[in-house]
Amino acid sequence: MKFLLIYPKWQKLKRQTEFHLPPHGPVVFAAAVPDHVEIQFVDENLEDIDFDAAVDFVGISMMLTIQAKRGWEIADAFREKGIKVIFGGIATMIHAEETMLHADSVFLGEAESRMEKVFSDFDKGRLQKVYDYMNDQPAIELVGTARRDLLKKDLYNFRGVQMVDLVHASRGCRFHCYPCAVAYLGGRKFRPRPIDKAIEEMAGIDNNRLFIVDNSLAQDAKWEMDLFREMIPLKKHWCCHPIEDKPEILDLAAQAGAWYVYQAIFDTSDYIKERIDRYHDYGIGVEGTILLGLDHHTEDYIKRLIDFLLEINLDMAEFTVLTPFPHTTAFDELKQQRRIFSYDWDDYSADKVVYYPKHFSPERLQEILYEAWDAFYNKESQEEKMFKLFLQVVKKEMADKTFKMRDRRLASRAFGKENR
Ligand code: B12
Ligand code: SF4
Repeated sequence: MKFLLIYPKWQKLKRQTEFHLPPHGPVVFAAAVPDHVEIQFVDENLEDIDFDAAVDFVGISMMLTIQAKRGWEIADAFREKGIKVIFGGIATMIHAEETMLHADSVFLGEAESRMEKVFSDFDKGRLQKVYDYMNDQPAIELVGTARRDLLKKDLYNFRGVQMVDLVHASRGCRFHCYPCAVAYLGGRKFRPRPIDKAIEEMAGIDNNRLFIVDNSLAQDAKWEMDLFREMIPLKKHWCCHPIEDKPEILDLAAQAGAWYVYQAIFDTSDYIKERIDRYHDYGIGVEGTILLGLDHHTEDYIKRLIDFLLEINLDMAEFTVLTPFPHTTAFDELKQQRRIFSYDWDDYSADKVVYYPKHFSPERLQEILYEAWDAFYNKESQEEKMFKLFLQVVKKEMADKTFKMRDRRLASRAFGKENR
């Protein structure tokens, strides 16, 4: 049986240098699909979809709200030809009811151990309209090694330099932050994978540079330290979401190859400054993620925040505006206050204002967002900062002798630094 799995394209952040990471959800899903199914994967961000392809069944994997409308359009086109379409992935769970209008079947939840039934139902002509496993997560031990063989590796590079490969060592999160949908998706439970399975998967990836996409590694100190200890011999270099802020953990993370973290910078406190300093003390870079437009944000506050980001020597920064994604506290509150003025999901890119901020107009917040990008990258451009961060990994690779000379030449060309 031929199954075409599609990852719909979306508009990237306008001010960010464009790059494309290999998708993760679709290849992890593919690992749960029975062996007799022949999967062909298309990442529409980088390839065209062949709407005339001879396929039996189409799957659409959506991670972000901003993929939803395009996902529905693709499904409509295949269904017009009589080909059945199933949806899955995070944005399918977040937009389940709307997605049903464009689907033969909607799968809600995690795929492991559920796909035999779905594909057998399809074979028997009994595909269900909804498979709802949102509150019935499979055992975490069942997560298999992602089918990275389905990815066309050559597509994922930044001007010739190979991108990181994605992997996850846990699912879920104990917390419930204001703008985040993870509590809805994972039920506020932290579910670590067995360390040996995560390590085996990492070891098998033919790339020294990884992105560990777990929501936050800072969930269980013992597990985190055990994981880092086991990672040391792999000699991988990796970025991730936050790591717990304790010297003994940061030390192990550094030994395990931590390259840089994405860290939310939500105020100008000493706590944040010291946290960034500590990452740096252990040779770990920091890309700050900064959300603008919260109710306590005035223009003065945002100016101070940007000065602060420059003072604390963030390696990179990514600015977005508060976006009330469905199934978040932000959505519930702003909707209840009648402050959301666009429900066009194509606007939910995280760099377009879709609600009335408290202290300025939506138009002014939009300008402030661009001013923030400009101010932060005024003295050193994004590409210069990216190059510096790249050099950090090169240094680490030189130290543990995993560095490939070809990468240095490609990177110099990619970042326009041939003469330095
Ligand atoms: C990794 C990640 C990223 C990576 C993505 C890298 C990549 N190429 O995949 C990066 C860092 C790039 C990223 C960026 C952003 N992200 Co993000 N990200 C995540 C994160 C932490 C994990 C996603 C993941 O890989 N999960 C693991 C995989 C295995 O799980 P999965 O996708 O659910 O797949 C399983 C099932 O869904 C199912 N399945 C999947 N596909 C299919 C298909 C079919 C047919 C079937 C049947 C089943 C099925 O099978 C899989 C195995 O069980 C999630 C949070 C979360 N925990 O989900 C947020 C999340 C998806 N991101 C979110 C956000 C907000 C963003 C940003 C907007 C943030 C920002 N400040 O800029 C940006 C996007 C900006 C833009 N416009 O481009 C939101 C989504 C909000 C929304 N409704 O759109 C989430 C939910 C976090 C949150 N804060 O709420 N993100
Ligand atoms: S923002 Fe991060 S820490 Fe907060 S609930 Fe979401 S995943 Fe967890």
